[in-house]
Amino acid sequence: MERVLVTGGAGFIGANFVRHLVSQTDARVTVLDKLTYAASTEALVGLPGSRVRLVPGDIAHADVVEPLVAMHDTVVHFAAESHNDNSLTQPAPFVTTNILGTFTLLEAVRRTGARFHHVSTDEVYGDLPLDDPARFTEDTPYRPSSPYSASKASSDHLVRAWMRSFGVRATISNCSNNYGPWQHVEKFIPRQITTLIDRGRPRVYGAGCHVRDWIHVDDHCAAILAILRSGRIGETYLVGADGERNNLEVVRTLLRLFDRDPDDYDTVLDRVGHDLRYAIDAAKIRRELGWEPQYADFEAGLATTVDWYRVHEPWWRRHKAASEAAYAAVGQ
Ligand code: NAD
Ligand code: TDX
Repeated sequence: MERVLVTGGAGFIGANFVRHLVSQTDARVTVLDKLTYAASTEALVGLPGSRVRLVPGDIAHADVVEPLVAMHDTVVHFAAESHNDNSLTQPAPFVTTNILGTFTLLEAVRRTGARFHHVSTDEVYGDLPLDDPARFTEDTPYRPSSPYSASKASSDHLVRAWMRSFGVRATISNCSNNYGPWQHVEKFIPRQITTLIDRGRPRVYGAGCHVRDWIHVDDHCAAILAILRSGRIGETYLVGADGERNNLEVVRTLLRLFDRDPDDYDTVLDRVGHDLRYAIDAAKIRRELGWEPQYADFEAGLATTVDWYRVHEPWWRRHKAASEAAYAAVGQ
């Protein structure tokens, strides 16, 4: 792992991962990123220019991908269209980037033999009932619900097919909902934090009973590095930190952190096809790789994240109005 190509390294998790990789290894890193609305080159500012370079480009373009992959021994693949709500209004880029983009990368690593790590989501497994202790494991059947999760499921299948059919050396991780620095204001937690900074009222879809299994982005990044270092080729690892909370609980925790009344929120139109509950059993990565989440206290992690958004207001401010206008247009 001397020369690492990180796709989507200017996005939320990718940029946090590049920072983690630079601090924990001697690797030289190339970020390949299309710099969509979701990218933040600011998130890479301050990293040593001798070790990190940014190449703007599209993972679905073979003429960009092939020569770059040939220069690297490892590819860590984050690049994606990542937001469920956008996939419901405009699904086309989800198919192009998440499916064709992954295909293009796989064809390149097939030729060069580079090690490939595919970053995926627990949403490929569909949802779980609310009143059931069951959690996802690596053996749970695929049952994606949204255009986003179906496109990620497709990409996972392509990775497995390229491993089995062509001997591509790959691993896959499926992680639960991340929170932390540099997450776009369209996502649930940053949307509510930035609305509260603006003294507005959080917006909860439907009854707010939907459950997500929250993990701090630093814990996710450490899990990916552990897989790169000692994961078994061909294996899938589920990543989660036992952080199940329903959306109303998260909003009420935020309201408390802002000294606001617990009922100071609005319910808005529910998401179409809204997955009820995600929950990860991360026993395999804990047992095999010794990975443990460091952010055991979700409320403390949330408080740190609130502080981060207060300090980084100039960064998120420029996206906030457009993001809220897009939500307003669909009644959310
Ligand atoms: P993000 O939307 O914040 O960032 C995605 C990045 O990919 C952006 O920088 C964007 O410019 C880039 N990109 C998009 N299309 C591209 C293309 N065609 N070519 C090159 N670059 C392109 O996403 P994120 O939340 O950081 O998610 C990163 C990965 O992690 C995704 O694959 C996502 O499915 C997965 N994931 C996310 C979460 C989560 O909670 N956010 C949880 C599990 C898995
Ligand atoms: O304003 C809101 N109000 C609300 O109640 C928003 C934006 C969301 N929600 C709800 C919908 C979900 O139940 O909050 C929950 C979390 O929503 P998102 O942040 O949009 O995340 P989710 O759809 O769960 O998907 C996320 O986790 C899995 C990431 O966006 C995906 O990239 C990842 O794969």
